[in-house]
Amino acid sequence: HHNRAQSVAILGAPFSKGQKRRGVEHGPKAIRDAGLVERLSNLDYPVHDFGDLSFPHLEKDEHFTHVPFPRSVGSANQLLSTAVNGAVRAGHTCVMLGGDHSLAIGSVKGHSQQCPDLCLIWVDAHADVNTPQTSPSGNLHGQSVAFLLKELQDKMPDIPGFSWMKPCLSATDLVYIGLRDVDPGEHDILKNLGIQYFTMRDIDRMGIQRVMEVALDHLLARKQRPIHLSFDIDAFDPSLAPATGTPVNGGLTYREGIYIAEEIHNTGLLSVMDLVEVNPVLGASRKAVEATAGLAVDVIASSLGQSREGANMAYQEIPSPK
Ligand code: Z70
Ligand code: MN
Ligand code: MN
Ligand code: MN
Repeated sequence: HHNRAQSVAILGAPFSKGQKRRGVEHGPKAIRDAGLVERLSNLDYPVHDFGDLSFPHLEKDEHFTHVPFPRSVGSANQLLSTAVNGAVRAGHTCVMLGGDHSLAIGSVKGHSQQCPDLCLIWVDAHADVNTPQTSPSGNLHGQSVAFLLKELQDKMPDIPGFSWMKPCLSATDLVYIGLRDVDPGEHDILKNLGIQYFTMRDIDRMGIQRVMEVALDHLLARKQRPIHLSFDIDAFDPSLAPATGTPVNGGLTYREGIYIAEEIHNTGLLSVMDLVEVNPVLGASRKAVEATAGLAVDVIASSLGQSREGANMAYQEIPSPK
């Protein structure tokens, strides 16, 4: 593989109003406390931690039909899109720490403003492709992909807070990995738009190596292009990632998750990644929270080049005795 000699920008996005459980806004702190910056400093590029964005608190933000906090989610994502756009423009590989998964709307949108030909790899137990009308919960973190897809625009109502948001992705630019909790309306959308997806059952049948081969071939065979990785920690099995809002049994093993990250690194094309849905308030114990946040650090480090094979010494050869 090749390495783009680049720097890494870390952007914290302490935001939780894309769903109804409090605590996921503390995700960025939990992931930093698990040693993120130190682990990335072992890799071979400079790391800039830009700290946490501060999102405006809106006093009045009434439901849109059954969708809560539409203006808060819209304005937070508009702000995030500007920040990601700026970090990519400055030449960084950008790591966005959530926060809930509604933040992928702004993260992908900001990325696409610099890289219109990007492709999206969505690693998640959930498809997050509900429209407000198909959504059983109303929660916007289950609708992020619907905002991004051009093919769904005639199905999307005008939601307050989102007038700035125009779709930037085609159905063929997207691959899902890890699905196991897909709503009926979402299944219709996946099938109707012909979206490439790999459920946990597909991983059982094909193995993670073949899944990554087919997934990357689908996105990159015709041309090399920047990758946006949107990684929901609930893709992992709840035994590994208990501190998250919607755990679903039968998730990725540690080795499958790390393999996904390593293969994406090995393309040399990772441009922006999201690591979302770590909720330190929902861990049953301090240990459970540290395990979840530590796993997030492992995924980020592997996506950025930490290798189980070990790395060459930077400037030395094998020392000889004098
Ligand atoms: C469900 C919905 C979801 C994450 C839950 C769940 C969506 N499909 N996403 N947890 N990360 O409400 O739309
Ligand atoms: Mn998600
Ligand atoms: Mn999820
Ligand atoms: Mn490398």
